[in-house]
Amino acid sequence: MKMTFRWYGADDPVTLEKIRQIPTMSGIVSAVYDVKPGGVWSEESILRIKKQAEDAGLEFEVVESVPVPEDIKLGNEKAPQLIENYCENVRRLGKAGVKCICYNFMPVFDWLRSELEHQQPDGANALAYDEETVLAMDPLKGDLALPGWDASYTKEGLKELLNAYSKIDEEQLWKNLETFLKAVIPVAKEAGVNMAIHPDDPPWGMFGLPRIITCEKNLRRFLDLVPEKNNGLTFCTGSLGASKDNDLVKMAGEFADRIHFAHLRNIKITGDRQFQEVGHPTDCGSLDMYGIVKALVTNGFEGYVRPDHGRMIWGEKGRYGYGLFDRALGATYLAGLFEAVEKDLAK
Ligand code: DNO
Repeated sequence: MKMTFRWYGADDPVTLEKIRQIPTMSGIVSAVYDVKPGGVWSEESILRIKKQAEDAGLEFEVVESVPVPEDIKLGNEKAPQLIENYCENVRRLGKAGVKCICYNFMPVFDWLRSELEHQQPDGANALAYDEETVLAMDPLKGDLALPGWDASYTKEGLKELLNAYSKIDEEQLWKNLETFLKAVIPVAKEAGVNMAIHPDDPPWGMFGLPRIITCEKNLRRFLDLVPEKNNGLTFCTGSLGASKDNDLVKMAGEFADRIHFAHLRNIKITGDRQFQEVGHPTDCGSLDMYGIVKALVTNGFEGYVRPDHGRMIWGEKGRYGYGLFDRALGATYLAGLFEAVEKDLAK
């Protein structure tokens, strides 16, 4: 296991120097942020991140994300060229020493929340999700101003996009994903890169858009589409764990050898399709973090780990979910779990 931390580049208030001081930290998770989805990243930009990281004593082996453009998910006439561009990014990243690429296949919206500063009893605040509130928002009216939301869509552009998706049901989305994987996975294998799809967050469809990377059965189907080890998963416990039907300990055990990247955070389920983000430890929320780590380690997990969304604590202001303090606490907690489980196992 290698402990990593997400870094949003030179503008990130959480500097590399701070990340370096978190015990157990081996490297950063980052991306080229100034190229639109579908574009090819320059080797210069990739190597700049690597150099910045290495100058700070950190590795750069994980990219999150190389975004998949909507045209690929829609499988339209622009898809073949965009898939070729995607493959080129994978080659370039592999050449620069990147070992793992995280991406997702969620139509239009990335992660969604209804509240960015939900107050918690201890004075912290964190992100929260309430389905009723989300569904009462109209994306076309610009109601959504959420963390994963790409604010660059024009109203017209968004309308067209939602319209294009009205013809895409889950089965069609699966087919488009398969086309993408069949092209990208062999290239990634050649480049020494593990591809790690991120589950849909939250793991159910909304606004009439299909979501398929959601549950045990679908993860199995995904892995079987291209049964190569480098066609793998980002095991995001906060995403999958939002559905009570997902047994994360069981899933972590079953998929451990195809999990290349683990986002290990806890959430508290507060109702039907309603949850809050909480501190990482088991007793803060609904997920058995110890059980998940134990299942991963026992079943041969060898990937990268990162703490995920943190709460805002100690007066910190910053990028929602991505402040320094609570994620640093999360990292050391997780490292403690891994140490204990690994040592137990070695006895
Ligand atoms: C949110 C993240 C996601 C994730 C992408 C991966 O905090 O986990 O935005 O990076 O879905 O492509």
